[in-house]
Amino acid sequence: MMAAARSPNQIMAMYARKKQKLSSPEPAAAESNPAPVPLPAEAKEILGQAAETTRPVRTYSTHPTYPFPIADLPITSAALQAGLAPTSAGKVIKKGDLDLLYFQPFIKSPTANLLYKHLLEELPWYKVMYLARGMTINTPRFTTVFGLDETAFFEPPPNEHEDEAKAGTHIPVAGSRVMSAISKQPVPGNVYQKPPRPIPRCLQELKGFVEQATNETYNFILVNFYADGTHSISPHSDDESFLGHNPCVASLSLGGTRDFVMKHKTKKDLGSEKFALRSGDMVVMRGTTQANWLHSIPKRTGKTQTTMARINVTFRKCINAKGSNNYSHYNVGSGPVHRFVNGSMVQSSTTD
Ligand SMILES: O=C(O)CCC(=O)C(=O)O
Repeated sequence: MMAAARSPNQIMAMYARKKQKLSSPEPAAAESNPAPVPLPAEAKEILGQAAETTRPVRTYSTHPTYPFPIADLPITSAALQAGLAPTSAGKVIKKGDLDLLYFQPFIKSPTANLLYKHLLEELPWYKVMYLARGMTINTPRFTTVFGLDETAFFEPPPNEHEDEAKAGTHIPVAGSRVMSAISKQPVPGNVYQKPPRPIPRCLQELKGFVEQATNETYNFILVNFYADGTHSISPHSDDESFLGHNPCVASLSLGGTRDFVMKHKTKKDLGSEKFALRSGDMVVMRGTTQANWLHSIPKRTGKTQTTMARINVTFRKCINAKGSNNYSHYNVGSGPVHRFVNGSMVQSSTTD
């Protein structure tokens, strides 16, 4: 069912209410009195590189559509870049109409660990339920999504000096209105079923490096969290019309190793391809891959198998509002937000 469109003022009021219910773990005082905070242990591991690797003050990306402020990375962009693996080219794997670029790894392990922990603890997560062919489907993993298709853009963020107290640590990533790329006017309220969410800075920084390495641009980031071996994604291809012809999808793994299995849609004789994706690895699916191959992360529930939790970050380019709606429907949905706190996923009482 289509959700009623909300005005920016309604969104702002909702945001204020949500902030009270599921607030950032930082004390409120930090907003008005920015001060250096202790680094996570993983950040210290990469400190050997340069003194300026860490940010002096903990800052947050904010937007009215976020259920809570999303912490920026504790390390600088330069430190993130230094954490990328030195072999930047990636290995080309071609088999008929399969066309992959495999970075093994794309990010070195201490930085990959830092990113894993950061994204797990700072992003809002959803366990989406939806109806398909009369059945209720429970998505067997946590998901979250950010981005906006290329028919629109977010208006620039409000003037930071309007609220000097917040400007120091809580910095908007965008204005609240979504504008048409053609008319440069606000997009009518019925175009997007849920207000699109701009990409927070912690993922924007990563996107920049993925774009450089893959020579592509992306406007959507979809993130999956597989808590254990019961979590999975069934065989599918990202060949939706809203991704355009022969889309490029870059898929970064963080955390535990999981098998990524690919099968041809029609040619059984080609067999399957299995890649044990480790933390920091990135598989880029290009060209005719999505049109011809299915990919999946199968369940791993055998008694002898110990499956560590894993995050997957996919970078995509979406060409129309149908895609933005599809992504928010299947990856945010209309259920409660979850947050990973003190080692476990906690469900909030709010519905965004
Ligand atoms: O977790 C993965 O590596 C695959 C994710 C995926 O296929 C998707 O999000 O469409």
